[in-house]
Amino acid sequence: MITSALSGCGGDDGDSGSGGGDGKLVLGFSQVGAESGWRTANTKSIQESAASAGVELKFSDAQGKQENQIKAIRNFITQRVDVIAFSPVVESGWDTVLKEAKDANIPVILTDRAVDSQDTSLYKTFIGSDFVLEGKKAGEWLVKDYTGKTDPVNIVELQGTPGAAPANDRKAGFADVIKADPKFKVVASQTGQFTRTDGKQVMETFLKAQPKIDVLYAHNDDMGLGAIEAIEAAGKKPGTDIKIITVDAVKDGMTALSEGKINYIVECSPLLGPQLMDLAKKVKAGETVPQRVLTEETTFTPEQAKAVLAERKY
Ligand code: GYE
Repeated sequence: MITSALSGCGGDDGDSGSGGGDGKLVLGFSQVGAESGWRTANTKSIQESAASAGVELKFSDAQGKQENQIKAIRNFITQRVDVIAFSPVVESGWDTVLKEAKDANIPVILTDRAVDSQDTSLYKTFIGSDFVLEGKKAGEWLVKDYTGKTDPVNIVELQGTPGAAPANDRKAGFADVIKADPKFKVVASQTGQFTRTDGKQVMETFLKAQPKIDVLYAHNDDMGLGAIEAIEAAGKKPGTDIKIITVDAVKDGMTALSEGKINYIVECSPLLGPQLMDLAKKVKAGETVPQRVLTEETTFTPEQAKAVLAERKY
C-alpha cells in the first residue's frame, strides 16, 4: 500500500510511478458510480480481474460527479500510482487534469467512455464500445420492424446522463438511422440519468403528456425497466402496446426481454476488466498499445434472450 514519493527504490524504472514496493503494478481507477446494473457488473469485473492479474487496485467511486473524479485522479498522481484508469462521467472538461497526469509521467487509460480532448497524447488508449454503432443497431431494428407500414410512429426517448458519451452517441446513432423515413418521430426525449428511478418517473410524465406513444427507446436497460413499471401502472402492456428497445443486456434486461416486455436489446459489454489489466501492464512496461480497443458486442431478440438467460452472469 505504501508508495514512495520519489523513484529510486529497488529496480524502479524511475519515471512511471514507484509501484507497490512488492513489484505489483498499482492501478488507480476512478469509477463513475453505481447508477445501473451495467455499472455494478463493470466494477465487479475490474475488481476481480485486478485480483487475478496480481494488480493492486486503488478503487474510487465518484458517485456520478466529475469533480469527484478529478479529485480522485489528482490523488492518484500524488500517490504516484503506476497507471491511472477512469470511466469519464461526461465527455468534456478533462484537459487540465489529464495534462497533470502526463506531466507527472503517469499513463492514463480511458475505459468505457470517451473524452472530447483534442490532444490524444493525453491518454494511452481507450477501451470500450462504439456507442454510435449501438444507437444505429437500435434504429435499424425499428426500421425493419416497421417495414411496409406508413402510419406515423411516435417514439419517446430516455437519454442517459447529460453530456456522457453513451448518451450523446446512442442518441446520434439512432437519429441518424431513423431520419431516412419521416414516419418516425421522436415526440419526446429527456434524460433518465441511466437509473431505474428516473426512467420510471420520466416515463410517467411522457405517458401523461403524449396522447400516443408507439415506441420507447431507452439508452440503457435500467431506464427501460423503470419505464416498464410506469407503463404497467398506466394500464398498458409493455412490449405490446408500446414497443421497447434498450441497450446493455444485463440480466434483468434480458429477463424482461425473454418475457416479451422488451422487444430488442443492443448489447454493451461491461466486462472490461481482463483487457484493462492487460493494457495497464503493457503501458507500464512501455509497450505500444492500440489507441482504441473496441469491445465485441451483439444484439438480442426475445428468443435469443431465452436461449442465453440461464448462463448470463450479470
Ligand atoms: O450503458 C449504462 C451505464 O457507460 C456504457 O453507463 C456505460 C453506460 C451503460 O450506466 O447502463
